[in-house]
Amino acid sequence: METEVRTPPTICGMGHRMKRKEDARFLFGKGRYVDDIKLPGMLYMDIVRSPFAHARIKNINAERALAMEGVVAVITGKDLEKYNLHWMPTLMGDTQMVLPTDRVMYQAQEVAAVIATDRYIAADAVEAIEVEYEPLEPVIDPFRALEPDAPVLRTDKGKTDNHIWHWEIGDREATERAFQEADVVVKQQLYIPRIHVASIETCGCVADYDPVEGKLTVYMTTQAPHVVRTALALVAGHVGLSEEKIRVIAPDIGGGFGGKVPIYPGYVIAIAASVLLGKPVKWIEDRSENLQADSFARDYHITAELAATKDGKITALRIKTLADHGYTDAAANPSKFPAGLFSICTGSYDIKHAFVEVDAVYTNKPPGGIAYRCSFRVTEAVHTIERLVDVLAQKLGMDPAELRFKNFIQPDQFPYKSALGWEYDSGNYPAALRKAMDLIGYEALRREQAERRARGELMGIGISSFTEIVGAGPSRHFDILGIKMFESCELRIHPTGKAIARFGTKSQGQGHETTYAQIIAEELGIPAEHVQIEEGDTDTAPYGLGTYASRSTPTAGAAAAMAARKVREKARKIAAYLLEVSEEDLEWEPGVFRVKGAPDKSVTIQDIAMAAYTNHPPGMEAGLEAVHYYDPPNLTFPFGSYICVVDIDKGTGQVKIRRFVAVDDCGHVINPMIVEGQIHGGLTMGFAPAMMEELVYDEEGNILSGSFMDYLLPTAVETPRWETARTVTPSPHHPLGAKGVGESATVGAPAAIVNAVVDALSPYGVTHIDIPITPYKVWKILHEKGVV
Ligand code: MCN
Ligand code: CUM
Repeated sequence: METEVRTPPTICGMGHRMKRKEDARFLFGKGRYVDDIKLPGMLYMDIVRSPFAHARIKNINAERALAMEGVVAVITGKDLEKYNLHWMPTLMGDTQMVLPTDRVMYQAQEVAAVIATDRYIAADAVEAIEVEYEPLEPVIDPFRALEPDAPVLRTDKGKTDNHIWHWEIGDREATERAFQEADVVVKQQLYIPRIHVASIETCGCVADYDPVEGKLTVYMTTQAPHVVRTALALVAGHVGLSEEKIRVIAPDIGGGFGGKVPIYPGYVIAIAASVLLGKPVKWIEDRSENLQADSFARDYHITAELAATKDGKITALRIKTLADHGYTDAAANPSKFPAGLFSICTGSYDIKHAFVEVDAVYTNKPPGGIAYRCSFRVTEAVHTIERLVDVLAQKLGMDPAELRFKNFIQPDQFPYKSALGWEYDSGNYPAALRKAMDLIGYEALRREQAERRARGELMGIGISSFTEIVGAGPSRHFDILGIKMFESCELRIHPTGKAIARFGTKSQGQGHETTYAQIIAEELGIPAEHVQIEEGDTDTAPYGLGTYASRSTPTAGAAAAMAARKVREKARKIAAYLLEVSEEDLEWEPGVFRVKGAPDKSVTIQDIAMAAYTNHPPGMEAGLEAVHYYDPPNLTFPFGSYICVVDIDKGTGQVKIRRFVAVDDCGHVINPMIVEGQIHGGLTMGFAPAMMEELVYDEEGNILSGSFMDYLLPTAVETPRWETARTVTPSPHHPLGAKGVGESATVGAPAAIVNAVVDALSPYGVTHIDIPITPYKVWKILHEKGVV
């Protein structure tokens, strides 16, 4: 099934490969990013950061810095303490320092801020500030953090250990029993390392407080402007910043990937500085600050087990995880889900019994956890189950494709209730895997592999058949700090039949200005090029929770369709009035109401728009607009099957991806070109952590990969050539049958790559390799296992 294209190219509704409306300004260098904003009298902020992972601050001497020409102020934790702004709440109900008053908790943590008339003076002044530290014993290893004699990090909270929370879900006893009764049990430990989004644009803001109006405008790199406004009002209401006095504007954003969801101390310090000084203050991170201090992703230490019958029917799944959260729990999850949506870990398989435990600990590392195209920790879940299925296949001597077919949830089982409580909306897993196998020529590749193995060559084939979970969410389960996770659209049709629609989401490169316009074009027949889309300004947009977790299409996309349908209902009444027939006598086709049986009697949506302001029916309100707040009845469950083929060089341990086929299913597609772009980008962001990226710390907590010299990112040279295809299984509950897609590929790709590498090395007894699979790691295995 494909998405039906119902509108002509002149209207460009769903299914059209419309070129991105936003690209003209980006290609002409006319994008407007935070750093492009320059206000009269603007000051610049730079930040002093800690060289230690754990230390007591004995003294901060700013005298030399303050004596420098152009330095306006130095702000420390003690200054903020006077206003009770030295700590702020995190989205997970923990607390985070804005600036420290006594201790620093990770290397590169903010210690003080300098405000100066020029960015370079601010940077020089940072060097001139003398901070006296007394180093304390750091806690870097999360397992060490749980030992009784480990230093306790959060004494400020009255804690006596470093344990943050325990979370569990599933039926422990039933799962235990299934394991006892199983013919076969496999167990695997996995470490999913810390990584960083490293988007092209770093984080930053311009805080502009107007002391006369008492109004604060903050231009900032945020994926969730309204949430920021409410959070600011809640923490700074006592100093006069009430919500109507705060305007948050997210201008163009150069990549977010989850790294621009949290509220970082830098934003808050810049805001405090602007309020104190009555001048605009700009703060833009440099690359190393971004890499070393901003929200990380992953860092899950996982022990996972599968139970199965001897012919390969999986009967139970058990997972125990230790989550390293850094010094505070600042993960940006929906509040009720401390481990995000990790409980999607039963994946695409019909597993009767499952039990999952996650324990979170504090360490002397930066906070974060939810970033990097993760769909709230679905990457960790998918990696675990897709690896585990291969470990089981290897133990049983079964083909991993055959084992998957045997255990897939079948198309007729949807809506499917998983053992851990999710209701999967729709899916056809066998079809997606079969399509990927046909595209890559799976059976022939297996024959080739046998021949190569006989010659001692290392070739591997890896599969990942993942299930995603996106679209948070039904407000009965999903909220952030109590604010329900709905999404909104405010749609207004102008007299000449053109439109503007505003949203509480915020594109960071996903192309919302194009795809939302296409949705409205689909529903109203107004050409997409005449539908202007606005996001990211809290003064004008209706309330929304923002763009992350691939939720914009499932929530805001649905709100756009529903608002457009409300407009169409009113348009129908106006059309009936203009054509002098009853509403029931009208037929709709994109952009036109026709009288049934008299097709030459018709009015266009443009005629109707004009009439709404010039000649509307008596008794009806003038105008043509609608607002819709959409509360989804369920999440959407996109899925896909990926197959990767690798060849390994025995001399160097280098893994070469020969082919990678990705079959994705995100239900109905709004813009196929944008979806393909999302998948290409997502695959590259799956390849990167699988092969290259890792944030590494030494025992002292020094970050060893704090610049692009050591934190490896793939360029076009290293990136494989992606081959993409699609199946279409509509979501039954979404008004357009669409599911989210932005993170699918990042969620699904790493397991396919690791499975391929392990498959290549399986004849030598290799069952698992932790990511990133570097040439050195493979080279060591080749030597340890006597392959060379
Ligand atoms: N789309 C579509 N048809 C569908 C589903 C989606 O045409 N059935 C289109 C959408 O209309 C939208 C795009 O694909 O233009 C992504 O939609 P969706 O899956 O709803 O995801 P969001 O818009 O909510 O984007 C968030 C997602 C996340 S969480 C991360 S992380 C990520 C990603 O998007 N960050 C990105 N892709 C990114 N792409 C860019 N360029 N930059 C980022 O920071
Ligand atoms: Cu988890 S990265 Mo995206 O949800 O913004």
